[in-house]
Amino acid sequence: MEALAAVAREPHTEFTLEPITIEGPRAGEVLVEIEAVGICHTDLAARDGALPTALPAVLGHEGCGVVRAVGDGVTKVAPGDRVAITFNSCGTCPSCTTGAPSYCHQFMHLAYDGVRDDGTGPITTTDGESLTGLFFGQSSFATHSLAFERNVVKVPDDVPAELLAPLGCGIQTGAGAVLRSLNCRPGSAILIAGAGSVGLAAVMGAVVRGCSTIIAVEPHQSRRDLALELGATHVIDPAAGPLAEQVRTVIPAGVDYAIDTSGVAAVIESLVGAMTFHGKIGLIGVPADPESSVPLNIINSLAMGLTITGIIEGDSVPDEFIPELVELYKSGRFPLDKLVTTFPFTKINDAVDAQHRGEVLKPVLVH
Ligand code: FXY
Ligand code: ZN
Repeated sequence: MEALAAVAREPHTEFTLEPITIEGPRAGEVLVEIEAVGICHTDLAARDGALPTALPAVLGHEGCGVVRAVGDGVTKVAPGDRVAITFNSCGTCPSCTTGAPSYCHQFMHLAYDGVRDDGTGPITTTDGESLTGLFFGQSSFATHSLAFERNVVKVPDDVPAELLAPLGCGIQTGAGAVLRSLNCRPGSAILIAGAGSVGLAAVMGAVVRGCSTIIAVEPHQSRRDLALELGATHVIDPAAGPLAEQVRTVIPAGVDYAIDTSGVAAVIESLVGAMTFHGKIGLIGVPADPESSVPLNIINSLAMGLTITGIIEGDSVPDEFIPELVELYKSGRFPLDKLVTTFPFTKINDAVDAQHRGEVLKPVLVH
């Protein structure tokens, strides 16, 4: 069928709206008419050549829409069902078979190469030019997306699509970091570096978990204000002094947990000095320089019993975690609407610019 997509053709160049041809679903595949799709930093990293995704490509990996057709063998969803589309995973590797699909051994291939197992993809331009068309198993910057039964999650019709879409990546990453990856203890103290959409989702997760000290570190005043509104107990402006000293003014023993969403080595290094004994640090932020590393004082880290863990997609099992987040939203305990700004799909480049300028937290394109 014909559809309309925002195509990434060249690094650091605007998306172009182009008619495309998309195949119908093969076995195990699902065709979704997209209602809304969030924009995540990873889409722009892929467009700008920082990831191995071949251009030209249809990017987008926070899609939400209505199933229009399913391939042979699909039982999880049927035409008419509304789904959020999330990251893809193989289902058979040691991570997938032990409940850790975000650490799928095929994650990088499935996310960034954006092809089927046989190397084919479902999308071309109407002139027949091949486009990378299964980015994160969805390529949802389009009116229609071909996804897999494995990476669609049925979601309710009574929640706006623009709120469901970002659950597929950014929101489940931040909330999952607290509720799943670090599995923070009620009553504990957590430090969250960066109050963008992922960091603020972590703040909301920490409130849900009942953390009693929730400190957000963020250079922008408006984001610090929103962190407080969402339930952070303290906010820190990194310009006001060394982070560890500022944290220890709030909680002299240091925090039990810290999450980095910035990917900045100096920020991560400073988190180490803010920890209490047996503390856990979760790294979410992707550094701009893939060669980035952080010096670690081995004796201090050993003596304090620190754990440092990388976090992908908040250790989410999306079939369980996305419905849980939807229920939390519906009960008023996870106000993710405070993070979302909608743009018409055709204004994708304006949405990217607004995010670059720091004017919006989570831009979501709607059809
Ligand atoms: O967009 C969301 N998260 C990504 C999956 C994080 C990518 C991490 C890449 C590490 C090499
Ligand atoms: Zn993402």
